[in-house]
Amino acid sequence: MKIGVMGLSHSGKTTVFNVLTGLNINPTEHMKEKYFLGSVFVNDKRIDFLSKHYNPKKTTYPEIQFIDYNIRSQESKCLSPEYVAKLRECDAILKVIRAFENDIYPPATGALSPDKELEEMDDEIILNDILTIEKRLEKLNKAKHKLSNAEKNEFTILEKFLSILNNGEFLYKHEMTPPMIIIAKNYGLLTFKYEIVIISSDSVDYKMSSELKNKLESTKRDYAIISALEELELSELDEESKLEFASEMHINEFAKEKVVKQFYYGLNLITFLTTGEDEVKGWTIKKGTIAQKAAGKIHSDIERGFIKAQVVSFEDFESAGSMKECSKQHFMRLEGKEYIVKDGDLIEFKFNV
Ligand SMILES: Nc1nc2c(ncn2[C@@H]2O[C@H](COP(=O)(O)OP(=O)(O)O)[C@@H](O)[C@H]2O)c(=O)[nH]1
Ligand SMILES: [Mg+2]
Repeated sequence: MKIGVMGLSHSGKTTVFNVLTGLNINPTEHMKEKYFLGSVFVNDKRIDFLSKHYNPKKTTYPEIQFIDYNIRSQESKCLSPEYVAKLRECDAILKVIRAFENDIYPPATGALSPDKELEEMDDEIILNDILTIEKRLEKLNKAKHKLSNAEKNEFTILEKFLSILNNGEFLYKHEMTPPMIIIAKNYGLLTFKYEIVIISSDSVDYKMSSELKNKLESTKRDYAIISALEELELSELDEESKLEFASEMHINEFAKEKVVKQFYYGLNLITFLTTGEDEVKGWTIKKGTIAQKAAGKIHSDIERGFIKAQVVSFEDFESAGSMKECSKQHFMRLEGKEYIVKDGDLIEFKFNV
């Protein structure tokens, strides 16, 4: 799972990125760096439990990777071609908009205006997709009389996309048929990627202007107000003082938990688990993934040579206390390729290569 951080210069991207990943990148010390990469490991009590039970050599929590593009201050536009190419590889987007005053680093839009920033970024990614689609349509149009059936279908789908985008709407907000999904993914269309808007402010009590509120509501956006500098200060404290001060700052949930939860929800993600003496590991998949595809997450050989999935739900394992006991109590199921994996399934894949 890879998430691209996007925003105008000085909108607070790197600060938010630091808060989420626990890194401590000072952009002024890394002027030559084009990207910063960081990971968030998703806390999961079930993995804690399994790790205690198996005492494995390694415990691996699901990982979400964040990419922060190191935009330079003279580039006010957020989308250079290079950046777009990077964003296309991402599964989702974290859009950071600035809602804090800071005289040393003035906002890219001149005066502080979170709703304008959001609008500017929305327009930019919509325009980017429009240009990508128009270029392809032009090419298809030139060969109009010798298009294959697949190309004809693609043409129709791209025209549909174009009409959605020309309406100023995002593709990810629209129902899509499987062929549409394939095409949107093939071209890495940016508005097809799920996104969360982060309103980066000095305090979580930030009062949004009615313009910003309307914009978020009318476009049905998922958003969170984050006070990144405050959270960075909190991260220096011991656990007890951290909670105490967080409560004073009205931070009832840390940015990392908030953002991870929102991405899981928005992207329809669930976790399945694999266990053993070597490793206990959580794997992230989309809700609705069939067992054979889930196997492919671990290794393409397991997907190809898939025979059966031996499945126990975490709750059953927890109550039975061991795999042996699960088997005795008939909690263990053998499922086929088409089995739809559930959140918290403990799976052992049987395969043949
Ligand atoms: N006052 C204030 N300053 C902030 C906040 N978040 C970031 N900054 C400062 O604004 C400047 C730009 O932030 P940065 O994260 O580098 O923005 P980027 O260009 O979007 O990556 C830095 O000096 C940050 O310390 C905030 O919530 N409040
Ligand atoms: Mg930055």
